[in-house]
Amino acid sequence: MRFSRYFLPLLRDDPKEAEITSHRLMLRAGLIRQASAGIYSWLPLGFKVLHKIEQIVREEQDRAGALELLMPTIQSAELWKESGRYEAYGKEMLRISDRHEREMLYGPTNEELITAIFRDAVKSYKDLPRILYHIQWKFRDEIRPRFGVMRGREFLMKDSYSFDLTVDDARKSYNKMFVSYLRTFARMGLKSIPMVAETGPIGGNLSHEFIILADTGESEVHCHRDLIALEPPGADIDYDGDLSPIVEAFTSKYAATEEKHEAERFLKEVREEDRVTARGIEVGHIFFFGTKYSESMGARVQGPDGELITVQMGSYGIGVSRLVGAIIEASHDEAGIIWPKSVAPFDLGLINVKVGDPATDTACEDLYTRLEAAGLSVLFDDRDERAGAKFAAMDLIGLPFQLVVGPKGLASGEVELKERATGARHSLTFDSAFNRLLASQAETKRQAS
Ligand code: 5CA
Repeated sequence: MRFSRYFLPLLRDDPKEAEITSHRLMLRAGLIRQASAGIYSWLPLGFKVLHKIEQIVREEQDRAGALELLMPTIQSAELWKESGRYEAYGKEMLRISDRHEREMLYGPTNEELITAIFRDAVKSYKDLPRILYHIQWKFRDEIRPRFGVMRGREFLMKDSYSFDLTVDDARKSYNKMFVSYLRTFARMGLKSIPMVAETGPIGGNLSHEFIILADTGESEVHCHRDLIALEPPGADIDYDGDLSPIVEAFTSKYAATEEKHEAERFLKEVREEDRVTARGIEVGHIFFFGTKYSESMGARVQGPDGELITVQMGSYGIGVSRLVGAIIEASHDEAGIIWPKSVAPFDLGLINVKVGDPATDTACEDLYTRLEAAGLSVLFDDRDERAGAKFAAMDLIGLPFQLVVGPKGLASGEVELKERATGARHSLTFDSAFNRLLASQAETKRQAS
C-alpha cells in the first residue's frame, strides 16, 4: 500500500478526550474515530488489526473443535422473556420496537438465541457435545463508556456456547475453552492470567476471567507470582485428551479479581514475596452455568435410555475489539504503538527519505515490488514529506520493521532496517535486508501453527 493513496489520518497532538494511552494512540495513529459515545468507526489501519485479532481467535476456536456460525445483532424480546432475563437485564439493554410495535433488542450477548437454535435442532444425546461460536457486534448501554474501545457501548465479541449431556462433560468443554484462551492471547503477544471471577448477569457458579496485567486496567487483581511465568501449551495440544492437568496448573495457585478477592486467604496462602496486586484488563470471560437457560427454555435431548435430559451449558466470551486497546496498553513506548508481529496491520514500512531523487525512487519502487511479491505486506511511505515526519509517523503506527532508503546508503549499496520494538538499526545490502524480513515472517507463521 502506498501511503500517498491510503486513508490514514494521523493526529499530531494528543486528543483531549483520551484518558489512557491506548485510546490516545488509537486516535492519533488513525485506527478509529468516535461516532458517538462508546461507538466507534474503524478506519482502514484499525480495521486491519481488528481482522487479524479476529482471525487468531477464530483459528484457536476451530483448533479446539468449536464451530463457527453467525447470529444476528437484533433479537426478538420473546426469547429473553422465556429465560426471564428481559426484565432482569435492565437499562444496559438497548430496546427497540419495529414498525409493528414488536419488541426487539440489540443483543448484549446470545445465550437465549443459541439455546433456541440448539433446542429446535438437536434431539438426541448422540449429537452432543457441541461448541458453537460467532464473532458479532454487541451493544451494552454502559453507564460510563470510557477508555475508547476498552469499554465501548458497541463492541465486537467472540462468544461460544457449549452443550453437554453431563456436568462432567460440560467441565471438559469448559477446559477446552480455558486452554484455547491461553493460546489465543499468547499468540497476540499477551500474557493472560485466568482468575476466579464473579458471574454477574450471565449466571452460574464456575467462572474465570482472563486478565492482562496493565497499569490502566479497570480493576484490581491479586495473584501468585508463579502464574505469570507459566507458559501456555503448544499448537500440538490434543483437545480430545485430558486437559485437566493444564487447567490445574493455571488454577491451583491464588488468582482472583476484585469481586472475588479474599484478603485473608491471599495472605495465608501466598508468601509475601510471591504476592502480586496489580491492575488488570479483562480480555476474556468463561462461564459454566449448567441448566440456567436450557431449563427455562426447554433445551432437552433424549438420553441413551430414552429419558429426556436437560443439557448442561457454558458460555465463553472474548472482547475482540477491546483486545486492540489491550495489546496497545501492553506494547507501546513514548513514540507510539509497537505491534506484535502477529497482529500488525502491515509487516513493514518502507520509507523513501528523498522523494524525487531518481536513484532512491527507483530503489524504493524495486524493493516495494519485490517485498510484496514475496508475500510481505508493506506500507510504502512515498509521500514528499520531511524524513523526520516520516520516521515519526512510522514510529507512531508501530509496524514491526522500517526499511529506510536514502541516497547516502544507496551509494554503498545499502539500506537501513530498523526494528520497531528494540530500536535496533542495521545497515544491510538489499538482499540481506530482504532475507531478514522473510525469516521474520517465516518465524511468525511458525508460531501460529
Ligand atoms: N455471554 C458471556 C460469555 S460469551 C458474556 O457476555 N461475557 S462477558 O460479559 O464477560 O463479555 C465477554 C467479554 O467481552 C469480556 O471479557 C470483555 O473482554 C468484553 N466486553 C464486555 N463488555 C465490554 C465493553 N463494554 N466494551 C468492550 N468489550 C467488552
